Amino acid sequence: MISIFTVQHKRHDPAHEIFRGERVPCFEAVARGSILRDALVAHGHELRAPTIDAGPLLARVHDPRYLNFLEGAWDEWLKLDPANADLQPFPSVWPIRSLRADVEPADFIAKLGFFSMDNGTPLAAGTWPAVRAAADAAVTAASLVVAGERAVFSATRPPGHHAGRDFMGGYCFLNYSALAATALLDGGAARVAILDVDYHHGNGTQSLFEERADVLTLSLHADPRHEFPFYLGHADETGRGAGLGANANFPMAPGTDAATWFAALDQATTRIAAFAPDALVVPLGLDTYVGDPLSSFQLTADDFLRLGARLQKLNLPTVLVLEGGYAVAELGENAARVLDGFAGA
Ligand code: SP5
Ligand code: ZN
Repeated sequence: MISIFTVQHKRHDPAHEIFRGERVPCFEAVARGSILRDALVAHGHELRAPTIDAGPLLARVHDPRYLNFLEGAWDEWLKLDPANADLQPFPSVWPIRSLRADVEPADFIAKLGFFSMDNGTPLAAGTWPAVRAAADAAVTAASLVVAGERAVFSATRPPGHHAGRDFMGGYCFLNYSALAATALLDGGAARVAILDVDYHHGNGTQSLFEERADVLTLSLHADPRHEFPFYLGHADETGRGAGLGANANFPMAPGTDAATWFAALDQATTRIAAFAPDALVVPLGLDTYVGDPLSSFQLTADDFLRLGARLQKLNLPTVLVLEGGYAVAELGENAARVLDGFAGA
């Protein structure tokens, strides 16, 4: 399978994130990118650089005000104090219920909270060029599928599925799957399904499409009562307005085993078949792996082969987009197995 990869991912290299109030090394680390690249090459998958500029699509998925903030955020941080070059900004205040989320503040840290859902999404000097290149990768993958490729993998980092129209969160800044789905619709698909298999609910993707009838969003994930993103991803969220009936969530208990997970996948694929889409986007998180340090599901390396085969059987033009997966040493192998399962099915 063709995979779109760019070394630009290395420019997003924050030194730490916050865990239990302390600074710890980032789970979403640069090493994820190189290990993934090496595994894809070792498994014989073709790597290509992005060739399409996602620029014109960005403002159709994200709020221009948010894009503007994100693009200039590091410079703004340095303008406060040049010594900030060696420090990372984190938000500390958010416009929660009863506060105003319509007036953009002038203060930098207040703006960071205004455009964030958590304090778990570290911003670094090269975040913007890295996420822009990753957006190009996802849109390039979609354009190859529009041009007739059966399936293409956008093998990029940092991830994207928690990012919403005007906020970052959960290590994510731009929603690549939403960009890919938009590119597929532009390329002639009348309906697109997005099947999110990351351990965490794809809150950004759900919220971006919840009012649309032409994009079916589905997510298999740990029950948000217990796991990030906590405030979205319940089974009773079925879409809104024109999009009513075009969202499906499959929350599962912490510790869920492969048999239960694949039974939920069967339900999701049945929904996709009934929707009869023209194309499929798969936000591919590998953090369902039994060895993942952030997660509690029990999928094994062989289960990723099975997943690839199940995805292939949907018989749809397919864009896969890397999301989470923090068992770094095994990430490349697990992702490659999904592609191998797809190719071998
Ligand atoms: C794309 C993606 O997978 N984002 C995940 C963001 C999760 N952020 C919350 C991390 C909470 C860390 N909890 C550590 C538990 C260690 N046992
Ligand atoms: Zn995840």
